[in-house]
Amino acid sequence: MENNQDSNKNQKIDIQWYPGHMTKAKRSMQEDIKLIDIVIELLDARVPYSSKNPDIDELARNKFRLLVLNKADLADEKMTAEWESFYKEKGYAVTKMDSRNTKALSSVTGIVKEVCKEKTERDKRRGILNRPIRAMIVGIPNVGKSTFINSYARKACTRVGNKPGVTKGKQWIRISKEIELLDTPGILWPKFEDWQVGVRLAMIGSVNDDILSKTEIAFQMIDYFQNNYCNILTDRYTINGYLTGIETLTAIAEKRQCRLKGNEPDIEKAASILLDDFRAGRLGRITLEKPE
Ligand SMILES: Nc1nc2c(ncn2[C@@H]2O[C@H](COP(=O)(O)OP(=O)(O)O)[C@@H](O)[C@H]2O)c(=O)[nH]1
Ligand SMILES: [Mg+2]
Repeated sequence: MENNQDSNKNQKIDIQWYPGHMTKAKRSMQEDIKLIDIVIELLDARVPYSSKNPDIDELARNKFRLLVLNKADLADEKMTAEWESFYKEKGYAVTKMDSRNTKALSSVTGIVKEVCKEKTERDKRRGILNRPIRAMIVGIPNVGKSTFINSYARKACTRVGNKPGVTKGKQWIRISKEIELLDTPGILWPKFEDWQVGVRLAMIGSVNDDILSKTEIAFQMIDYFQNNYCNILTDRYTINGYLTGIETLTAIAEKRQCRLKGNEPDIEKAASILLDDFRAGRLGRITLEKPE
């Protein structure tokens, strides 16, 4: 990739993350974080590096932390295990999750209580009994925050109104006697200044497709598959051997009979098919980045 091309792409990706927007999100997060004991950060298990917010360590310092590798049902299980160890070695509590699975969410309470054990013990020493652990969900757009909150709250679902004086205007969900969840998740922004991160987020559909062309995203994806999941394209589209990006898209267009006027293969349509298949999990369980 040429340098000037890279810087062009950088600018394109920056467009959707207005600094004003970010500043506002950061400020409201700073306020909300004061109210809570534990920050539960959702990452996309297919891109556990690119979906992690770079500023949250600073914003959430002095808070208990839990990383959730969400959408683990779409990610490569072996890679998810590697990412779990990677983040555990860095000192985080980590769990993987399919947030659409309400049952799976029942493990969260136990994990949160374990992570916050120190707080409960400290409270006890000070004679404070039954003060619930307060949790907040944070993560980049589309990572599954609302789904997580809905699944987690479904069982308990006592929505606690405003608490006068302390948490004016905030809605809390009482999960149990021991845990309350802030009803509004914190929206974080990704490491948008890194072109590679932008590409990976585009692959999972987190960055608007208008920002990068589908064909460009598809080329990057094909390149990654050929080096890391060499059977995927063969299995899905019966493409054999090592083809370049354009050759692969041409082959997909031909197999799926996507043609433009004049019988030319419709490359953009082929790119769309590939991206849609990946995002829907039809290519199998795939992780797009490795630890380090
Ligand atoms: N396969 C899968 N899809 C999920 C999971 N969690 C959320 N989703 C889907 O991801 C999309 C975005 O979820 P949403 O909760 O709106 O994300 P938010 O923007 O972070 O609130 C929705 O289509 C969800 O159904 C998960 O664990 N696995
Ligand atoms: Mg949401």
